[in-house]
Amino acid sequence: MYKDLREFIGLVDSLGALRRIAGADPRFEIGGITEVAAGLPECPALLFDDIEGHQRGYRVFTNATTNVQRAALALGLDPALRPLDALKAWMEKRKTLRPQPPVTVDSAAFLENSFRDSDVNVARFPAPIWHRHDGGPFIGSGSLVVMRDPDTGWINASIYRVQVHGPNRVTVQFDHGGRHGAIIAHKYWDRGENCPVAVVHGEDPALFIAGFEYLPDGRSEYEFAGSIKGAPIEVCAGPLTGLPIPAPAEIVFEGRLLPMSEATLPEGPFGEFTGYYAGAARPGPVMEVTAIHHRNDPILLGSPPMKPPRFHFGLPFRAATIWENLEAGGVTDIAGVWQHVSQLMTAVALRQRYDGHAKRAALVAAAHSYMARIVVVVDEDVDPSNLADVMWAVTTRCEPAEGIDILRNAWSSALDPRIPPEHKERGVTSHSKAIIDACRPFGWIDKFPKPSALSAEEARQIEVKWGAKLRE
Ligand SMILES: Cc1cc2nc3c(=O)[nH]c(=O)nc-3n(C[C@H](O)[C@H](O)[C@H](O)COP(=O)(O)O)c2cc1C
Ligand SMILES: [Mn+2]
Repeated sequence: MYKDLREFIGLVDSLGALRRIAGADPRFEIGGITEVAAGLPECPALLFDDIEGHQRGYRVFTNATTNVQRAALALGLDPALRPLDALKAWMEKRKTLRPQPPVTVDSAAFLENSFRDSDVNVARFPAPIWHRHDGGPFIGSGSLVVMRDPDTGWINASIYRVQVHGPNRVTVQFDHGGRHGAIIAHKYWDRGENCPVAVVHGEDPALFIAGFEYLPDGRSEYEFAGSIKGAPIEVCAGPLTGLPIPAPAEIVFEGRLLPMSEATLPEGPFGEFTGYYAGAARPGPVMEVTAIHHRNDPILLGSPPMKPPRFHFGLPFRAATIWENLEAGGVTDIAGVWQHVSQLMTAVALRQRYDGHAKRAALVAAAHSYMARIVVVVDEDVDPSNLADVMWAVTTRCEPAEGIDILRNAWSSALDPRIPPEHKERGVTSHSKAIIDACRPFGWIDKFPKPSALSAEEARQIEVKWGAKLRE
């Protein structure tokens, strides 16, 4: 397993999936190239160097885990696995993960260069303006924000975007008050104190994944990342805050998050994963950066939100959680769960055992589908990771007048572009979800026309015997 981001980039290179780009402009061009590359069939990872206006060696790495192959690689799984098999392998691995608490070390690569107080200048690093109408450069698009709960000492380390406002001023964005970072910050602020914080850029990809995971409060993202890797994450105390910081991190900001009653700065807008700008700039909490540390020739891990289907992760991690919830709730015979359109649509495949089985699965999946307006259930012969296959089932097995239900006031978000502004102003951020039952009707399943195409297994056998001939 890779040791840090640099070793991961080396592995990506050895798979032939890395492109090196020199001379790009951090204003719109790095973001633009990243978006175009993410739309290519092989979706290469990109390492930008010789960035316009910046010293050689100050690099940006993007599209780290945007396809199945590299998402599997980051999880320590076989990168050759096919999409649904890779997600199944992750499901299996999740079941056997053993907690790996972080270990503290005395020295850290990120301490190779340090700056304090008036020497702090965030502009030393090439923070891109990712999309045309962004409110400014975002240095944190895939960076970890680390805080300590003042009551319990629990360390939270998850991904929140970080916008640059000045040499020692950045903002951190919490989507809603339930984010662990927001809960912890408010504990300090309610006591009239600043909240010590560290922002970790260029972290290990396992930490990038852990920072996206919905872990219960009190659970450590460091511990989860360690269990993915099968070895503890090494952390070193930040000289200023004492916060534990992953030792091989590329760039580290230390400082304090000021109470919002004292200071705010206009945060955003920022292109979102829906493919839209959710709204105008809003007041965001300010981090005063009082120390910067970085490795020699540092690498910023950049992960801008992009128009679907491009997404930070080539494997739908939230689908794995939905799958777990289905199984935990006793819904048997799940053949697969996937998400399309960057989480905005959920597909569940199952082998129907009884009437109502498919709808039961759909309701559980819908309950856990953040922002997804469409939840589809298909039979086990349909690959839920294949959108064309799913739509084939929808158009041939679902009678709309019978098979579509609408759920109202369900879980969405203020980022949802289709919720009217006047509703959002009233705090309404829910939407309706369509449940599409695209399974063969259980009552006459035996009479349903037989599919004419090869089964997956028959196709595989043809591939083994004749595939090379077809590719000559
Ligand atoms: C690339 C990326 C960017 C994200 N940006 C934000 C963000 O700006 N604000 C936010 O609240 N959540 C953001 N998220 C989602 C959170 O990281 C995610 O929901 C996580 O589980 C929150 O952790 P927490 O439970 O410790 O608060 C982002 C996720 C990714 C992968
Ligand atoms: Mn957390």
